[in-house]
Formats: sequence, C-alpha cells, structure tokens
Amino acid sequence: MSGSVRAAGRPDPQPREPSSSPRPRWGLVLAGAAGGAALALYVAAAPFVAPALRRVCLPFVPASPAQVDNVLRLLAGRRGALVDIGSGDGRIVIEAAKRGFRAVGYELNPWLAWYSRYRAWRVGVHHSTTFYICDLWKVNFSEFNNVVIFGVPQMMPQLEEKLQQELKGSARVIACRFPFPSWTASHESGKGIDTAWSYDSKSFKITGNESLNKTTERTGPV
Ligand SMILES: C[S@@+](CC[C@H](N)C(=O)[O-])C[C@H]1O[C@@H](n2cnc3c(N)ncnc32)[C@H](O)[C@@H]1O
Ligand SMILES: *[C@@H]1O[C@H](CO)[C@@H](O)[C@H](O)[C@H]1NC(C)=O
Ligand SMILES: *[C@@H]1O[C@H](CO)[C@@H](O)[C@H](O)[C@H]1NC(C)=O
Ligand SMILES: CC(=O)N[C@H]1CO[C@H](CO)[C@@H](O)[C@@H]1O
Repeated sequence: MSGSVRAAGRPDPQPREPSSSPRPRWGLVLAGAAGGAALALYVAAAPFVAPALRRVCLPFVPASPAQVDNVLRLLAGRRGALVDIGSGDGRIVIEAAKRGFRAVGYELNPWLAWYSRYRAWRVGVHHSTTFYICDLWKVNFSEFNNVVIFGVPQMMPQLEEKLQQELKGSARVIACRFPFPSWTASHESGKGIDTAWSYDSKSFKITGNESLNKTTERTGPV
C-alpha cells in the first residue's frame, strides 16, 4: 500500500490526506499513452542528447501514478515554487501545478520538454508551469523551496552536494525511487520502487556554525 506517509526518524506533524484523489479514469489512460509516446520520442532523440549525458546516464523512466501520488503526499501543505529536476514528460510538474504550485521542469531532451508544454496546455495549467530545455548541472536551484528528483543512484552524491550549496533553509527535497546517500529523510511514502523520501533543508544545510561545532566536538575540549 502506498496510501500513507510515514515519519522517518521523527513524528509526522502533518495530517494525513485522504487515500485516493478523485482523478478520472481517462486521466490514467492518457498518462499511460503519453508515456509510451514520449518514450518513442526519446528513443528517436537519443543520438542527439547522448553527448550531454556522458557524465551520468539518466534515462527517461516516467514516474508511476503511485510514485506521483507519493511525491505529492510528501508536499501536502507546502506552497510556492517547485522544480522537477529532469522532468521527463512533465507529469510531476503538471500534477503539482494542479495543486497550486508554480511548477518548473528542467529537461535536457527537447522533445520531452515540448511534449510537456503541450500536455500542460491541454490540461489548462500552462500559466503556472514552465519547462526549460537545460542541463540540470548548469542550473542554480536556489529559488525553489520544493525540489523533486527521480534520479539514478550514481548521480545522488553529486546532487546532494549541489543542493546543499544552493537551497535555502526553508526548502524541502523529495527523492523518488532512489534516496540520497547521506541525508536523513524526515518522512517517506509508499513501498518498493514507488517509495519517495522527503528531506528538509534544515537537516542538511551546513552553516558556518554547525561545521565549527562539529569540528570542536570531534577534537574535543581539552
Ligand atoms: C528518471 S526520468 C524522470 C522523469 C520525471 N521526473 C518523472 O518522474 O516522470 C529522468 C529525466 O531526466 C532527464 N535528464 C537526463 N539527464 C539530464 C540532464 N543532465 N539535465 C536535465 N535533464 C536530464 C531525462 O531525459 C529524463 O527525462
Ligand atoms: C545561486 O543563486 C543565489 C541567488 O542568486 C546565489 O546567492 C548563490 O550564490 C548561487 N549559488 C551558486 C552555487 O552559484
Ligand atoms: C554551536 O555552538 C554554539 C555555542 O556552543 C551554540 O550556541 C549553537 O547552538 C551551536 N549550533 C549548533 C547548530 O549546534
Ligand atoms: C559558535 C559560532 O560560531 N557562532 C556564530 C554563528 O553565526 C552567527 C552569525 O551568523 C555569529 O554571530 C555567531 O557568533
């Protein structure tokens, strides 16, 4: 069951959401068909994007409906700007926009970005969504207080460092399927490959003070 948010390490301060959102059946059908079409587009575009992906290969694997659900559960009660890093066909950005976020996707594959813009227009959230065709490693994410990543394990240590430098103290980061290696999650939602973890930036931001204190603790007072 993916219907609950579990506290990881400390009690859950948020009320639980109802376990099912009233989404019409055709929405899922459309999402499935769209995923297939976008995958075909990705295969067609693969030779053009390959050089930029040399650093870490992050393929287009769309989030499952349960995964999208788990991500949004962990963002319940949040507002403001949201980014999906490697937004694929835009499904997370679009769902977030429907819940009132100003939602942005960064996607290296231009076909997927254009397809996302089309989907956002189709469902009427084009005013609150933006899709950039851009390499995620070249973006400064400091303006976002909600960050979503469905990555691959090889990129997570590097991304952890990048976000730690850029994000503000109020930010929340959600990782899908693969957690961050050294941060401690505050909550998790879902099971197995659909699991999502949330991290609050207060728990991972390194301020000058904390590092000073850590050094002192390690050395120990004389
Ligand atoms: C695992 S998919 C996740 C898609 C979407 N977030 C979702 O959950 O459905 C990762 C996406 O990141 C994109 N990507 C890969 N490398 C990237 C890069 N360097 N910059 C931006 N996007 C990238 C891929 O094209 C792919 O669409
Ligand atoms: C990101 O942008 C913010 C605001 O413009 C800036 O203060 C910060 O230094 C930038 N961070 C990096 C790592 O470039
Ligand atoms: C660091 O140490 C100072 C002085 O001992 C203390 O007031 C402060 O709360 C500590 N900060 C953290 C983040 O532990
Ligand atoms: C222990 C320590 O270094 N405290 C400093 C934390 O940072 C503030 C300003 O950001 C300083 O005023 C403290 O002296």
